[in-house]
Amino acid sequence: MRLPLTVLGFIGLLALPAAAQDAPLATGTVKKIDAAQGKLTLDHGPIKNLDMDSMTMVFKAGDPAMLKTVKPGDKVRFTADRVNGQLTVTKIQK
Ligand SMILES: [Cu+2]
Repeated sequence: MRLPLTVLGFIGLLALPAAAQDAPLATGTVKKIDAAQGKLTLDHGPIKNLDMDSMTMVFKAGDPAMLKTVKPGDKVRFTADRVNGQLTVTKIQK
C-alpha cells in the first residue's frame, strides 16, 4: 500500500512552516541589509530555539520582501530558525 508514504510526505511539507511560526520572538538591531544576496546582518539577543547567545551574525531572509521593511539601525523583533540548514529570519517587525 503506497498511500501512507504520500500522506507522510505531505504532512512533512506542512509541518515545516508551522514549526517556524512557533519560534519565539528574539530582539535585535539591524546592522546591514544585503538585498542582492537576500541576507541581513543582525546584532541579536539570545535566540532560545537556536540555543544562541547574543551576537552579531548574518541571516538569510525568509522572504526577500522583508528586507524592504527594515533598514540599518532599526531595532527589531524577529523569529529565526534553521530552514534547509540555513539560519533564516522567518518573521521580522520593528
Ligand atoms: Cu547568532
